[in-house]
Amino acid sequence: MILTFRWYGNNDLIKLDYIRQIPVVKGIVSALYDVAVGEVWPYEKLMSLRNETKANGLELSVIESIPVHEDIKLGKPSAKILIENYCESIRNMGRAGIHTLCYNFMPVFDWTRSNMAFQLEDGSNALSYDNSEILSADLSDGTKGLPGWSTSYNKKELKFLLDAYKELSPEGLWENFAVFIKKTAPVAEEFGIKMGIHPDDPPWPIFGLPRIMTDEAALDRLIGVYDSPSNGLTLCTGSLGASSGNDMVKLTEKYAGMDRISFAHVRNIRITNTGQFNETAHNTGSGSLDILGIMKALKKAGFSGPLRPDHGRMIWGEQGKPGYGLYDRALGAMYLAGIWEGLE
Ligand SMILES: [Mn+2]
Repeated sequence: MILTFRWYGNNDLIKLDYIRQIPVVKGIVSALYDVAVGEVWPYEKLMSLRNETKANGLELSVIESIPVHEDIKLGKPSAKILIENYCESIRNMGRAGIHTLCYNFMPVFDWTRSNMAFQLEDGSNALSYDNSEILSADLSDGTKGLPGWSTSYNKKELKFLLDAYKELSPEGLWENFAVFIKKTAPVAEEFGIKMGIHPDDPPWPIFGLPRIMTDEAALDRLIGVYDSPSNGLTLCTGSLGASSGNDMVKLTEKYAGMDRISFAHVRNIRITNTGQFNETAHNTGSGSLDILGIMKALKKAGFSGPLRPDHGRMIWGEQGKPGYGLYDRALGAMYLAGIWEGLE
């Protein structure tokens, strides 16, 4: 296992020289933030990103994420050229010596939360989700009414997308996913890259949009579409784990045992009700997930890929990007590395 840390590039408040001071972290998870969705990611830019992390003693382990254009998910005629561009970005990753790619296939919204600063009992803050609040969110002015959502759509654009996906249905989304992965995964294979799809977060439909990467049946189907270690999963414990029907230790055992976990996001959450949860500190005792059991399952399967502490709380007065402060993620990194060392 390679312990990694997400870094949002030079605009990130958390600098690489701080990350390198977390003694267990060896790799960086990052992306290019100045390439328009759908365009090819240039080799030179990937290489200079890698050189920058290396100059700070850290390997660029994972690209998270190359966004998948909505036209690919919707199966529009332009999908053909957009998928070819995606393949070329994968080739450029390989040429630049980067071997893991995290991506997702969630329509329109990516991850969603209702509160970006939910207060925990100890006074720290974390992200939380309440289905009833999300369902009553005001979308009359596009995505403005949603907390923390960075891609903005105005009223007209959002309505167009919501209608298009309604027509598409989950089966249609699966079909478009199959077209995408059957083209991209062979290229990833050729260039020594493992793709790992991020499960839907939360793992159920929102705003009437289809969501397909939600449970064991879906993961089996994912693997069945194109069977290769290059077509794997980003095991995000807090995403899949938000549904109490997903037994995270069992799923980890199963897919790590099949060599289908390309990358792991490890975090804990507390499920407070159906469709309701908040994020917590990483340790098992703080939330609903058996983080120790999950790490044991990865260890037992001989998992050797990148793993990062996922979202952290805001503690000790830190201000910054919700979920992506330094202190609590660093605590999480030490905790996860400590478990791993104990299992050696
Ligand atoms: Mn995640």
